[in-house]
Amino acid sequence: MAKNNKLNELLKVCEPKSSLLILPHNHPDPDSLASGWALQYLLEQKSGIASTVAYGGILGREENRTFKSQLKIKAVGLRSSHFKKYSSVALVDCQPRGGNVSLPPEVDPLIVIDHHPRLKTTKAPFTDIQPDCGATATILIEYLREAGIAPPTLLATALYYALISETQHLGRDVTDRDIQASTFLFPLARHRLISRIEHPAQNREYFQQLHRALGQTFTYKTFIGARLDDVYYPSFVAQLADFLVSLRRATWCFVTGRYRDSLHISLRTTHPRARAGKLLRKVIGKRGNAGGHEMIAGGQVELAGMSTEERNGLEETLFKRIYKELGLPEDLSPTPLIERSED
Ligand SMILES: [Mn+2]
Repeated sequence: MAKNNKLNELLKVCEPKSSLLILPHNHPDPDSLASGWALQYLLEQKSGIASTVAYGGILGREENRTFKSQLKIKAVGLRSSHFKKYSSVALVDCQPRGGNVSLPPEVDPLIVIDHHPRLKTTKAPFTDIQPDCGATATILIEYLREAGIAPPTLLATALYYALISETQHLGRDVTDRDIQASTFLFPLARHRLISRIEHPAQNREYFQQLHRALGQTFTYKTFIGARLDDVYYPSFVAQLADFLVSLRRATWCFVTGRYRDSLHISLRTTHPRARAGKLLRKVIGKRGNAGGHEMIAGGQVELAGMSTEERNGLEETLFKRIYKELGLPEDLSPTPLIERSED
């Protein structure tokens, strides 16, 4: 475990504070929820600080909903009144102005803990940004260990699930620190609950959406992509990208989908050192926000105020730009993944 004098710095910066609002990113995934809970637990144990974990957006995929209910995670939906009620704000698994967190522009966070590459604009009294960690949970697990705190069973299970879901069971964008963190948690976590979270009961809409999405999927050589229209929860875009890149011989996957007034974008690759995050930032440019790691990246573009033609044009541009970056012809003719039957 890396020697961590960041812990003292964190506790010091919190010392005079009485209450804290902890924000995971919008439409939170297990890594951001577990990290928020771990920070809450750490500060409560070490400094007696009361905090609330609150998220913008929705918990979409069934795994994440089951994760929250089975592990009794107390995170609540974010309201603007939260910012009046709490004296300071902490961001986990995201950064201010990253485009994926509902932080009002006039609020400066006290704490930022993240494993995405540092944004130039990220400033706070305490920051711990470690892009070499496969999950933000790893950073929090190291704090807990450093503080001599054994996480209670459900928190340990949440952190363990965060690690394995974020890294596809320690196979993607993972380092020794993530493996050490998971080894520490393994005997503390309840694996029966993990299995239940990984295999939740899916509702009918999920299968209908999957069916529609596969009909919108196409391939060109080792590229696989999908241009979805409206998705019924935004993290479906990332979920589908993970699924599609498993096509035999596929090396790159790019998926776009709309939720309310945002376009959600996911990029996946099978190359372990491909810098997907950097690539996606280049593709999206100033149109929106993106972040990621070597093999996975995600981004959003705001669509509010754009006409249907402009929205379509934007998506076409993004696909052309990714083709160009990958050395593919911009006007390639793709093959549908699934041939449509006559009926
Ligand atoms: Mn994360």
